[in-house]
Amino acid sequence: MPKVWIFQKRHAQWLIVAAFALVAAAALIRWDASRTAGALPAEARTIELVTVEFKTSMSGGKEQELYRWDPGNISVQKGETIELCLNGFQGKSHPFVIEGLGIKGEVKKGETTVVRFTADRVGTYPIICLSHTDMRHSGPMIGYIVVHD
Ligand SMILES: [Cu+2]
Repeated sequence: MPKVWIFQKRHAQWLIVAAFALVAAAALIRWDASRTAGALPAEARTIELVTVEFKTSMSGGKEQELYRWDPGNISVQKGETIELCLNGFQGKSHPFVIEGLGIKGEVKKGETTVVRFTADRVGTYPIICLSHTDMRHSGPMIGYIVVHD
């Protein structure tokens, strides 16, 4: 009878060890799975922009044109990966920089320039056309990427 009791105690100890091992393995698998999911490239949200032109006759008959990014403001969540498609609709060429994100490029009429970025910091990042900088140069052609929490 005592022999059987000892056997059962041992058996119970092994059960406890096995249960611990099972919990540890499950935790490890869960941790590993979450790491794998986090390591995958984030899905990007696509945002479309177009270049537009406004024309008017000033007093005295002088034609004045003005270029803009449309939409002019983009709202982005911090940490979000964005695929920004800049579509050249009006205006022959718009060389641009996105200040603070280290992005530069050019948008040509009838073509789409795609830039991809992950906004890691809260702030406002201007998209500046280098050709249409102010009123004298048919601008200012500036859009804003606003990154919020
Ligand atoms: Cu421009």
